[in-house]
Amino acid sequence: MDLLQRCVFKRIFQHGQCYLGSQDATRSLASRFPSALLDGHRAAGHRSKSSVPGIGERTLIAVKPDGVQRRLVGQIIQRFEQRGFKLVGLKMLQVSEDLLSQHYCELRKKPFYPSLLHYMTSGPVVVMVWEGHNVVQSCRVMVGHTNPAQAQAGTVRGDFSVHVSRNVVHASDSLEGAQREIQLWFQGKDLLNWDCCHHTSTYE
Ligand code: DAT
Ligand code: MG
Repeated sequence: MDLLQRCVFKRIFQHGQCYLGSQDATRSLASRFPSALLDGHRAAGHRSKSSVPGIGERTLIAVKPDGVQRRLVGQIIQRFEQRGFKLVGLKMLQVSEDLLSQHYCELRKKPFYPSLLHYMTSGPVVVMVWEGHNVVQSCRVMVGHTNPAQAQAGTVRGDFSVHVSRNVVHASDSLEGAQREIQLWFQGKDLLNWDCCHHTSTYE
């Protein structure tokens, strides 16, 4: 039983809302708890309902090894947070060539592909899933042109990079691409559905 489960049980018993008397019954509740928690992967937080369509759209953003080495992770996360998108998944990892070859499957025949693989496996990356209305397209605009030389100032690549071989960040380029990439990098249980208390300041 992990800390979260312990806290929840403590609260249940403290508030007298659990009338299970026997140890067996308690054990039975404990054994069912993880799957209950996994249903919908809902985390604690404010609950809010909205009729705005498409606010559950998700995209994959990654800070590439150059961004991590240059300690840009915080600034990059801040941009998406302050825009109003919701972080629903986050992890740091050293990527395997196998995962990268799936991620960049469309680029396998490109001349720069071997150096891209080498660069992307040269150090840790920070991978995130962000959620919100039109998040895929909005994040592409925020990230900027693939080639930093053509990226506008104010975009991540336009502000933090100069060459296409070190362009700091990845962003999914379409809804279908985002779905494929999120499934590749994250397990469903690692993505949290949580309600942000600022929801009504972002959406109607
Ligand atoms: P994006 O990352 O903007 O979606 P992409 O999918 O075409 O761009 O390419 C993936 C990455 O490959 C890109 O972020 C950097 C690298 N790359 C693309 N074109 C390149 C080139 N001509 N030379 C070196 N690296 C390149
Ligand atoms: Mg791409």
